[in-house]
Amino acid sequence: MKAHVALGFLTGTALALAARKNLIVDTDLFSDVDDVGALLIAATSPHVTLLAVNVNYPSTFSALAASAILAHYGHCGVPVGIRRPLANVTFFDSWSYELGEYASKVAFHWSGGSLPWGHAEEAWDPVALYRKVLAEAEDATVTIASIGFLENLSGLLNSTSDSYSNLNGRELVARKVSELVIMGGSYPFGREFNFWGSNASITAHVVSTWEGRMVFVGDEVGKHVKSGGRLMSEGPNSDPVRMAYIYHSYCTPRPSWDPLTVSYAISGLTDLFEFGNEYGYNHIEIDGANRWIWDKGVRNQFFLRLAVDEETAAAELDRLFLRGAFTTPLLIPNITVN
Ligand SMILES: *[C@@H]1O[C@H](CO)[C@@H](O)[C@H](O)[C@H]1NC(C)=O
Ligand SMILES: *[C@@H]1O[C@H](CO)[C@@H](O)[C@H](O)[C@H]1NC(C)=O
Ligand SMILES: *[C@@H]1O[C@H](CO)[C@@H](O)[C@H](O)[C@H]1NC(C)=O
Ligand SMILES: *[C@@H]1O[C@H](CO)[C@@H](O)[C@H](O)[C@H]1NC(C)=O
Ligand SMILES: CC(=O)N[C@H]1CO[C@H](CO)[C@@H](O)[C@@H]1O
Repeated sequence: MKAHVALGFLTGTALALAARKNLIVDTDLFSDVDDVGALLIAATSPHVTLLAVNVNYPSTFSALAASAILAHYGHCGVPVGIRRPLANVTFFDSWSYELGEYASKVAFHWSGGSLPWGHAEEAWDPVALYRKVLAEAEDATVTIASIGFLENLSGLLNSTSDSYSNLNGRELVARKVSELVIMGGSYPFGREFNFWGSNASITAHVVSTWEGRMVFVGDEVGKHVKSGGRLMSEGPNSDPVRMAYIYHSYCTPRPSWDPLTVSYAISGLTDLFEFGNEYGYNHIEIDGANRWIWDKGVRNQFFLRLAVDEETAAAELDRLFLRGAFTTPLLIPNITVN
């Protein structure tokens, strides 16, 4: 009898785990707060096994805040990598003089996880972390959500065999990654910050070298989807992402580029999205502008469109934020069977 119960439980667990998606998030958590909204969704989704978080902005507080947020949602063991050299820099809004800084505050007040306050230097090298986690994953099971700059992914593509894998970066990606979802650019053409804001030639390197499936989420998809309002007004006081939104936007809902990108990375098109193309590929110009090339011979690249109005998309994100923030205590066991 006992054995049957145990077996039933294990089978249920195995099924729940099989249904989960292996996800790596590569974030520029620093200047805008939608990165931590995205992290909330990734860390609390019952459909995700979060393998790693890489940070592509080199502030110590970015790494510490990522670790603090992961720990709050019960993921003390999820490794965090960050691009070097690190500096103790904080965001200052010299663009519109209206947004606040949140990374250092969240890092200090919610200190925890693998990188508690003062321990940013212990973060992984992002390329080494990518290689370790990809080498350990089953073939063709990893989704990467890139919600910032592309330096770490460029470094991954350029990497050579090491103690984690005999494969070089491109071979490792081809073997392990099922989909790369990139927030960046504008579709079918335009010029957007994630592509030019750090280094346009690095962006061009990743987009032109990546051989697998790539899905792009342009500026226009998230710009007018304003989320975070309900999290700020109805969310639990103890939630670090709720406070990040308050520190950053003083209770005004924010555009939702990154949470929408992570939602697609986790759940696919669902009712929220549709593809804007059937074929073609993304071309990056020298100044970081991008342009869709309508080539019928290329069928592995797509750009997203919203399939619902902006209010509906925002309401869905607000629902995911609140669900994640309120179910946190249930995540305390390392494995949850939903
Ligand atoms: C996960 O399990 C380990 C080993 O049983 C335990 O030490 C750790 O505290 C658990 N993590 C959480 C978040 O409960
Ligand atoms: C950041 O500040 C802390 C505390 O003053 C210091 O220990 C650390 O070395 C600094 N880190 C960097 C990268 O400057
Ligand atoms: C990777 O190699 C490409 C091509 O040689 C180069 O343009 C790019 O800057 C390299 N990436 C990094 C992160 O050094
Ligand atoms: C962009 O990256 C390339 C290759 O790593 C480097 O040569 C170049 O100096 C970088 N440009 C900027 C503006 O940092
Ligand atoms: C620009 C930048 O810092 N890119 C880094 C991404 O990660 C690799 C490996 O850590 C570094 O070599 C790159 O310099």
